[in-house]
Amino acid sequence: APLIRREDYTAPAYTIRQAELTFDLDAAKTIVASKLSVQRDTAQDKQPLRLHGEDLNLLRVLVDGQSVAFRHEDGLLVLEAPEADSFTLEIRNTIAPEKNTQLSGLYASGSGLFTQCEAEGFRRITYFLDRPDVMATFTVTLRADKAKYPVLLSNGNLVGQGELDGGRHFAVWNDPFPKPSYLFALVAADLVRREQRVTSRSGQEHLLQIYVKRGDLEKTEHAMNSLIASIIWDEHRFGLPLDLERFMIVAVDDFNMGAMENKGLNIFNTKFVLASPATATDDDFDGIESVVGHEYFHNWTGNRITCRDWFQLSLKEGLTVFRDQEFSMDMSGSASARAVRRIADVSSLRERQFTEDAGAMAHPVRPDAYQAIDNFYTPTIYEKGAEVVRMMHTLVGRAGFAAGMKLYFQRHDGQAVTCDDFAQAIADANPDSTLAQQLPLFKRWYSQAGTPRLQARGQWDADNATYTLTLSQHTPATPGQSAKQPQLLPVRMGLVGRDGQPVALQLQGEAGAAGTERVLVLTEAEQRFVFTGVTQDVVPSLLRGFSAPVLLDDGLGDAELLVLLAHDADAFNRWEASQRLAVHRLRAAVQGSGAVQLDEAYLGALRALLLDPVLDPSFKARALQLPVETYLAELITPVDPQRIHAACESWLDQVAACLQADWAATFDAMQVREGYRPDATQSGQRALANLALAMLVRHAVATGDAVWPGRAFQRVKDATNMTDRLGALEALVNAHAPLAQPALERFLALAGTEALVVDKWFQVQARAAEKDGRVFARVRQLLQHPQFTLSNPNRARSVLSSLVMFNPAAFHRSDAAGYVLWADMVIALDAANPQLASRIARALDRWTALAEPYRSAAREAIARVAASTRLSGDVREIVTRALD
Ligand code: DPP
Ligand code: ZN
Repeated sequence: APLIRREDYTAPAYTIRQAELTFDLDAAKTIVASKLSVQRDTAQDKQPLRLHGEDLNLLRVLVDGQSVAFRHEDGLLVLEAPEADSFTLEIRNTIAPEKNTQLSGLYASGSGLFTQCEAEGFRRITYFLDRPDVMATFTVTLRADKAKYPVLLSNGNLVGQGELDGGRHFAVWNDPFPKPSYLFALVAADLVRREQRVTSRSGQEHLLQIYVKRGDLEKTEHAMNSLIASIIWDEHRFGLPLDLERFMIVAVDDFNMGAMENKGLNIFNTKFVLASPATATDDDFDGIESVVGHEYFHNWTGNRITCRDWFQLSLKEGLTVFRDQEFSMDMSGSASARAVRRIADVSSLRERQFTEDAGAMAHPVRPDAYQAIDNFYTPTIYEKGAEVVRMMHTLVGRAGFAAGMKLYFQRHDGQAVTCDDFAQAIADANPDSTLAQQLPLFKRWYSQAGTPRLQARGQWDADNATYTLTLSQHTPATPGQSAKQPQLLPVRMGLVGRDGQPVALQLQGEAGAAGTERVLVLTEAEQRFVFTGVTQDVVPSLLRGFSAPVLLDDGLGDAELLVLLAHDADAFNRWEASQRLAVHRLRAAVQGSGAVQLDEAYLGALRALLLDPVLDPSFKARALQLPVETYLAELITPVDPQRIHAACESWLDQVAACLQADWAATFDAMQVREGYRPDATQSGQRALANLALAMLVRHAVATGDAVWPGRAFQRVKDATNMTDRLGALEALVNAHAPLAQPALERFLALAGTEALVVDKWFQVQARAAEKDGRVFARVRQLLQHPQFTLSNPNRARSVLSSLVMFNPAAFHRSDAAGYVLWADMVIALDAANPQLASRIARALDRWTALAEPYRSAAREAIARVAASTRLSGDVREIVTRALD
């Protein structure tokens, strides 16, 4: 596939104003008739009309009712420019949904038909100008067998429906909002729905509907509540109302992504719709709230204002992730619960995006080139993009950001725009802000790939009572970008006395009252900040709330980190101190004897944390957990996954043993006695109880004690909610307890036909802590299990992503068997579903950082995939970049 470059962007030579589509729906052969009002851009030279189309069977093309000559060229349908500047183009083609295993375009899932058009799926339905800066109003007629497809949905408002001959029926939908084709959707299926009417602040009534398969209706209450909360939140926080009479969500079993924000007709992976206490964990409930919010918020940030081209993807995705993160924080209640949310978001950023930024696929938030756009739905576009928006929010403040959003909608509603347009609007609404004054510098966040390193060194001068903080930065080279320039880094910070008290922050030469927290803005490679009136030595608490997405080196030792862990006013940095204290010990172990040495001061601090009467259980659970092994691999190089895993296991063994009595007391204290609610309070208690149980089972298995494994087994059988059941199962499986196997059998029997629960059963085993190769061997068996299939993305990921993305110790084997399996699976999956295959393919992005023998073996496996002659463009791009 050719490389597509951002600098080559040109405005479309033709645009489509209106699209009338008629579908005669059938799984084997669907007939698509489209009638398009096309207009030539008369400011440009006359060019042929080039339409996108893929895997289509073309029947006829008419311009203003006359047949015309056409040709196929580079996957495009090319028509010589018609005489008239505006004309009607009619196209008829057929497609075969049941053969569409890519799940892009119109495809069959179960007995229904569904669409996924972002980014370039619409061209797999009919010929079109399938690019986001061509926006049309759509009128869609759906015709189908009524018994098979009783529900017929598309975007917008239902304007007609009725019966046809031969047991068929039809529905006509009209979407009054011009939209790009990637937001088109249709559904034809046998579904049931939950619905609710709500009235927005302005007094307008809206009909909300969630469509699911028969039997799943009781599991839609949380999704509906989340949708209603999202509508209220967006009106309240940003003044953005629901602009549609009807808003629909449809759940589908087979889906490549999490969900899709099609105008008025969101299509969701069932994983982000269906939940009951018996089938979903607290994390699943949270995930539903955040994804329902995310897709709903796209209605303004994505749909009303969309992207000019796909290089601007973060315009809508980074901004919408920022909005869904804020929504989840606002929904979670207390300041402490907000901090835990932030900790979770930052953990995910570091585990997924920092690793991406360090590897072969490193790219800027606004990429410069791609081969397959589907490969750029990445943590960089989404999560780092959200951090860029968050930094703007930090620089202009909450009210300033709201004013910037308002200006953005005033200027660009109904348009397809760029990341520059967004940043300009936020800056223009805040002309006196650092953002406005430093906008070109700030925008390096869009153009520069790689994670900046922030170094900080402090010096207390007792004689002058000053504290000098020197901040410096550099960003390592990334593929294709060797020279990096300084970036604008907002550093939220405080100074903490050795007694734990916050210190007033008065910068030299500055008048006025001093607070105990402020934001320093680093704009150069190195800058010094001198604080006055500092009469005691202090510990710097930098990057509070993770105010910039950087790797911080502040040179703090254990003594200082213990002060921050015990006293920092910023909950995020307290958590961060806990993580760094652990990393110090793990690094020493990996680079030394292999086993960690846990000293009394450290164990005492962990005990104090666990037993602290004030701290939230959810915070404790986070602070008492190790960073995941994929992120540790970024901190401890060269990467030896086996040694990292061994060090983590040794840490866990000792923390389990040394705090055994405290874990037991905690487990009992954390039992929830009221009825199940997936709220922050209860889920925090369950998270800490599950952590305690995992420690207790681990220690019991090590010592041959049967009590705690027995209790965990009992819990797998009797738990009244999935969080407790799954937590107990994980405790047994990760500890390789003898009761793990009967517990797994019981769990699967209880799962019955609940696909999402069966996914968990596979996932628990594929993500289990590796021990003597047993987990890898089990994964091989799971791939042969009658309930395993590669054709359902959730099921395929429950085993394969779990192994290659989330279980480094099981995957990276000295005999290279993990890599051989990876290569086989990538090639097999690619033949059916390139998007899914290319996600799995990315597991070896970081192969150059691996220690031997892993490094050479990984290279060989990548080369084997690259040598395969029938690769999709998606996978080809990933393996080519890996080998570059
Ligand atoms: N459906 C994906 C998302 O919402 C792509 N837009 O992020
Ligand atoms: Zn999105």
